Amino acid sequence: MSRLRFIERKDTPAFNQLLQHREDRIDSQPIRIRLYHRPNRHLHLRADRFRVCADAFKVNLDIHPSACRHAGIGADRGCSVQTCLSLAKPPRFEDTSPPNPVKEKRVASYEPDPKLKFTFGLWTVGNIGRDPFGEAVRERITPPQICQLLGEAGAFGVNFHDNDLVPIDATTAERQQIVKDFKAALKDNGLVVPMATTNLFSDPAFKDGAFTSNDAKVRAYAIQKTMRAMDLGAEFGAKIYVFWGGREGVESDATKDPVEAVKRFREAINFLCEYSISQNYGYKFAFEAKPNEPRGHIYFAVTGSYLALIPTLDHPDMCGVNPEVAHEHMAGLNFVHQVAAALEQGKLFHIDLNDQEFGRFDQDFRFGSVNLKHAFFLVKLLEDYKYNGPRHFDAHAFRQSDYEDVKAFAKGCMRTYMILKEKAARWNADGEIQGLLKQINREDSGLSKLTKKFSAANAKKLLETSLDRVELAKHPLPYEKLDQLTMEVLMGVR
Ligand code: XLS
Ligand code: MG
Ligand code: MG
Repeated sequence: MSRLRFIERKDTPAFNQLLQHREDRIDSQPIRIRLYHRPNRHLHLRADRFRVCADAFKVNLDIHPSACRHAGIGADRGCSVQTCLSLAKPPRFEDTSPPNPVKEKRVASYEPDPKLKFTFGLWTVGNIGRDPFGEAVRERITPPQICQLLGEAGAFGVNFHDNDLVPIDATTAERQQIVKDFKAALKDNGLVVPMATTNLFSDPAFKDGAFTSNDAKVRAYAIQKTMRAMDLGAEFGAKIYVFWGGREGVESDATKDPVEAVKRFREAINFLCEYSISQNYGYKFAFEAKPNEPRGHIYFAVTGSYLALIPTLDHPDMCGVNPEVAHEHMAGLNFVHQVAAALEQGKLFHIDLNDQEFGRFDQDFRFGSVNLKHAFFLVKLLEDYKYNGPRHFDAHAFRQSDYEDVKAFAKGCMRTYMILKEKAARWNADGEIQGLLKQINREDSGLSKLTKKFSAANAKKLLETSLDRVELAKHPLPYEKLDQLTMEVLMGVR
């Protein structure tokens, strides 16, 4: 049974997609059509078009009564569905015929799943392609235009730094107008704002750092700017607040005391936690590590640095991390392991997905486009452990791209994730792979009981247990076989 998801803003792409699927089908096997809803998303579907599709597919179309009630669908006329927030379950259009896995494989759509909360920053698809050696290659587009691009690409949400949205010198009246226009653009394009952050790196005021600056006035300004940016994020309902300390470091250790810098950073975060609490914002803070930017060494270089800082804060429960693929790869680290450490501690509040060659500086490539195997294990980790936060693509398109191609880039990030999610499910369901996993994980309940928790008796028993290291080393570990099967899943032959 194939499943087709209709998450497009307008009915036309969904309809075209369905027709395309029809072309792809070799016979008229029954299919299931589901109408998905997403919070705050306007979904425009025409019931009459569904009827046409249904006839084409010989599907028995049955409009869910609750959809009629909540969405004002007339069973036999065109309709415009305002998102059914109150629906416990999405209305369903389905038939009851048995599934056909072969067909399902052929028509998988890989459309972005709203449940996965795919988001982009204004600074990502809005990137104008400037780099240290070259000027902008794309015209700047406005935040509402970015929303339109993201809406068309099928994203779930959009994030911003304060000054991506409201220029640093905007007047109160200008701010109000910008906020109004952006709210309208979000609504029109069915987008939400799950995360906000502060730009504490672009302005010359932060050339020597923000929270860690040697100047108390700069430190105070950084905290003040963050409070204002938190106010702005809260106006859009953001619940995650990211801290990326782009200038919290040094080009020379002659210039700053590194122990003092950590103390200054902690003090600022403690202050801002209290601010969020005092305003009832309900923010969760997510710290984003990076080893250098671009010349300066950053104090909190890797995700593990923040995991170590968090327990020393006044409100550790409010604080977690926002690891980014490119940043850990810049440090030559295995990103999957950094994310796993955060997940295991319940600290993965947000994630920045992109890609990056090892040994290079900050490339922010399209997700999965460089290290496919790492990307696969990352997606598998997030899906296996049911990560439920936003999946934010902190990447930007090639310098050569125009905005049509930027849209292809955004779609590509999400599509790759969806494909890898399917590959991960395939890996988990593969009998041979699972057989090997059983073979390599040798359990011994008696010994596990002994080593689970220290007691004098357990220690004594363990010391008395005979464990023959020569025998232990003889156990076969067919890891080449397992890894090759993994690659075959990835390469699409399994
Ligand atoms: C820069 C960072 C930045 C943060 C948000 O490399 O990735 O974009 O994600 O400030
Ligand atoms: Mg980055
Ligand atoms: Mg980032």
